Amino acid sequence: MANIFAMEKCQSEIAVNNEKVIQLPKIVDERGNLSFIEELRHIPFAIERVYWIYDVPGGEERGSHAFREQEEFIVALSGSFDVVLHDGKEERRYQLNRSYKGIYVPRMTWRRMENFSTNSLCLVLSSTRYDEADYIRDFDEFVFLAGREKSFSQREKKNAEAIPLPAPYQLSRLADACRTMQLPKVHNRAGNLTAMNNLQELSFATRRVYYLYDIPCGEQRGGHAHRQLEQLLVAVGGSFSVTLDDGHEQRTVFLNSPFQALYIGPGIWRTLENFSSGAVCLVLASHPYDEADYIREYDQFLECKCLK
Ligand code: T46
Repeated sequence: MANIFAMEKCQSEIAVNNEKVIQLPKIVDERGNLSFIEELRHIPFAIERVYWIYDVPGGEERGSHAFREQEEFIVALSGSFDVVLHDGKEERRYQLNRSYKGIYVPRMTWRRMENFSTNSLCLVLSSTRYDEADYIRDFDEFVFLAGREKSFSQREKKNAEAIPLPAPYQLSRLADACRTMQLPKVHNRAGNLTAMNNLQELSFATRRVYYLYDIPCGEQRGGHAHRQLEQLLVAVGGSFSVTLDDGHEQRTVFLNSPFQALYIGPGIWRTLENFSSGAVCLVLASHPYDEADYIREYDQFLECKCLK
């Protein structure tokens, strides 16, 4: 019989075989909550691809396959669903229902996701690009292959690649450093999926993913610029507006779709506001969190851009 682990009952982390429930940082303030995931820090692999699944009809099922190589980290950004894992010997069920807890799924683990609540939102961080050859879609073949492997854990981990430095932020202008993008959307009966591969759909490599949620209507976030950081912002739930400012001119962008994104390069002041109820702002970031990268005073921002 399957074991059932309700994530709400977990203290902080549970390790069962190789899969692991991971509690993420949750930074609470009156402007809403923020959680973040840095590669090789909160999760044991380098991020190669980030995708999110949305518009899943209530009660649907997804998955039912294993990966030969791919490792994943799965979070319910909103709503809830169950992740059912099988290691070739036994099945375990995890209910995901909090934005600040996720499950690490090692390679060679059969998974399916089911019991999606209406309006649920699934975020997946993946260690590889999409590769159909990496899938094992036949359960009997999976059990055979899993049984043949002596140890899944002795494999070499790929280290993060060097991050190329962006252009000097002083020179950044809105026209060059910001753009909206329509993202690919893969549709089927069980919902929609949008994926961003490092240095493919995305012009940089994602090293950190964070998201803003539980934001009270009327609150404002941002109000700063970054010296080096490049980011991609997506309204994976609800909507909000982003006002961009390069010191010369301002532009406001409205985000309201999980397959539309705003790229913001370094040296751009940004302010997020007009959050709808239930809005979730997902951000793919080119660097780990570093407070020294922030410019939080507008006068200092103008000075840095040689405009004052
Ligand atoms: C941005 C907009 C869109 C961390 O410890 N790690 C992280 O990865 C992040 C993003 C933040 N933090 C800490 C730093 C602060 O103590 O969380 C606290 C709140 O951060 P902040 O006031 O910068 O939050 P926002 O919503 O104003 O800005 C955030 C990002 O920081 C920023 O890069 O572009 O979202």
